Amino acid sequence: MTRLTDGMVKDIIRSLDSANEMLIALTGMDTVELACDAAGITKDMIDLDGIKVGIVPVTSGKGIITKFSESVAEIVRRLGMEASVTQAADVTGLAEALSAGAEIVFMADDVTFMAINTKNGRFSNNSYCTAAGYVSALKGAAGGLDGKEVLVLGAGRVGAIAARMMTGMGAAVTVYDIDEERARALSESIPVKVAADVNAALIVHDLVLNAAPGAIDGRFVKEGAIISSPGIPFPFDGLGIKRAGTIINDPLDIGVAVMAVQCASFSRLRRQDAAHGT
Ligand code: PYL
Repeated sequence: MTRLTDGMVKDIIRSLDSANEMLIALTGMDTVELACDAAGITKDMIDLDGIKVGIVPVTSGKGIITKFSESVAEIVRRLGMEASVTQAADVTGLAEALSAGAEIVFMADDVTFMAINTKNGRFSNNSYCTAAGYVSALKGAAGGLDGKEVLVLGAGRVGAIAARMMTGMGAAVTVYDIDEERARALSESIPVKVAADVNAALIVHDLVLNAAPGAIDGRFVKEGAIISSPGIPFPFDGLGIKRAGTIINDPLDIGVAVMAVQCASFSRLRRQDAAHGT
C-alpha cells in the first residue's frame, strides 16, 4: 500500500464536492449511495445522521500525515455523521474518543487503517473497503459487471479482494501482477486468468480496475476504456487520460466513505434480513 504524503492529502477537503459530482456523473451514484452499495446495503436500511465518530491521529512508524485525520473527519461528516479529530494521539486519543461516546473510531498506522464499531467490536478495513468501493464504482460506470471481461492490475491486498468480488458478480477477470507468481497464486484460489504482459492485456480490455502502484503507459489504454483506479500517485499520463473514456480516482474519499458506512451497518441496520454480503 502506497503511503499518502502531506502533499497528496492537503487538497482532499477542498476537492470533496467535485469528487462527489464526478462520482454522480461517472457512476450514477453519489458518495453515500456508492458507499452503501459497496457495504452491501441500501440507503433506506440505515440512518447515518448524527452517528458520533472519533478520528485518532497515530504517531507510530513514519508518524502523522498533516491533515490526514481532518480529511477523514470531513469525508465522514459529509455522510451526515458527527465526526471529530481527538486532541490527543495514540492510546490517549483512543481514550478521549471512547470517553466522548464515539460509536465509530478511525485509526491508521503505516500498515493498517481501520474503523472500529465500539458497540460490538466489529471493524472495517481500508483495503477491503477501497476494493469494494472501486468495484461498485466500476459496476456503476459499466452498467453492471455480470458477464463482462475485467482486467485487474495488481494482485496485492486491494486487487485480490476486488478480483474475488468481481468474479462473485459474474465478471470474467484477468489479473496481471509484476510478480507473476502472485497473480498465479490468486488464480489458484479464484477463477481468474493470469496476464503475462500488462500492455497486451490493457489494450484488449474495456474495463480495468487498477490496484497497482506503478505508472500506466497511455499508449496501451484501450480507446474508451472505463478505469477504476484507487489511490495515489495518479498513474496515468496525458495519452492515457485522453484514450480512456472514464477514469475514477481519488486519494482517500471512496475508501473512507465505505469504511464509515460498513462500520455503521454493524450496529445501525434498520432491517437485518435485507443486508447482503459485506
Ligand atoms: C490509508 C491510506 C490509503 C493509502 N495508503 C494509506 C496510508 O497512507 N496509510 C498511512 C496512514 C498514516 C496516518 C498517520 C496519521 O496521520 O494518523 N498515522
